[in-house]
Amino acid sequence: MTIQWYPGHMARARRQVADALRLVDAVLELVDARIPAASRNPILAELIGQKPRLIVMTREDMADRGVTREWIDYFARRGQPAIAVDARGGRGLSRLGPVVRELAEPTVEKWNKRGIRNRAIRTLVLGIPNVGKSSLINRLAGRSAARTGDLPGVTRNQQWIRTTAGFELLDTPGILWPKFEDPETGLLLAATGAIKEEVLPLEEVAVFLLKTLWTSYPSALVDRYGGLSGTPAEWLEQIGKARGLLAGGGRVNISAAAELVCREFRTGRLGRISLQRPPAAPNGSRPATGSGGEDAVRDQTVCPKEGGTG
Ligand SMILES: Nc1nc2c(ncn2[C@@H]2O[C@H](COP(=O)(O)OP(=O)(O)OP(=O)(O)O)[C@@H](O)[C@H]2O)c(=O)[nH]1
Ligand SMILES: [Mg+2]
Repeated sequence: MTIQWYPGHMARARRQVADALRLVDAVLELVDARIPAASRNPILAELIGQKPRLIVMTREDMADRGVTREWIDYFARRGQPAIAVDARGGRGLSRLGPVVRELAEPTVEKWNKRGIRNRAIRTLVLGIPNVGKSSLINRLAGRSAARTGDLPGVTRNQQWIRTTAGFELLDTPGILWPKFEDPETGLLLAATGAIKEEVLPLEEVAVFLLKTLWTSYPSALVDRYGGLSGTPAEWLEQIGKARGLLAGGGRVNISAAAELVCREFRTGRLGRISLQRPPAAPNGSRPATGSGGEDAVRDQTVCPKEGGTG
């Protein structure tokens, strides 16, 4: 199965990003801490090129802390600075300014030599839809300068926002890429709410989530939904029945059950869950386990310059 789609505004957003890159000194590449590989847009890697870049893992408040640390180490091994933040609540954001300043140091030195002082560091904020770009900007600006919302596609146009800390941030609409080669990428993006629900049936997404929970977080699954038997599709039925989600004739309303599972995951009711783990360090002892492990990373991380300075 290959999911292929390309809404018109995505093509436009891509063109706008290419233009905006010429105006900025640094890039914040936002990824979702729960799915850092699946939420990295391969097109962005190619567009960003050699610009100083910081990977910002958002929703750290919803991800498994240990796994997030593994991801930061993983990116570090590849020479890519990364931090984890709660873009809504603000946790972790105090580290962002100093790191970006350090990354932009060569540029600032050039300005100093030319006698340019106190110029704001222009920073482009990029990432897939709904990852927290506008929320992060609002946090850094200390005010609600950019519109946010719990749906992909809230930001429609680019917008510059100045912060008190000497940054000018450019908010952009989220962009996806035209084709998910790996069907799991589509499921991971749908599970976390990055792609609209029309793209993938919620039932499929819920079954995928239940399977992944069973593999990686069985106690979270059992704590929330009790003992389940049979196949994951049957689990959905059991969950629906237990929650009283019935359709006509006493049958379980499967789509309501699927919606419930997806919603509970997205709102953090299942606890801190990471759906992707990085591959183990070359000398590390931990095997790459869990959904979307090494293969997903191989498929998704396509930037040919990975391993360089980022
Ligand atoms: N828990 C949690 N929620 C977050 C975080 N970042 C963003 N959110 C929430 O996620 C939703 C989307 O946030 P936005 O900032 O609008 O996302 P965006 O990347 O600007 O989205 P588009 O403009 O649609 O591309 C909002 O409901 C935010 O409150 C985070 O780090 N943790
Ligand atoms: Mg936005």
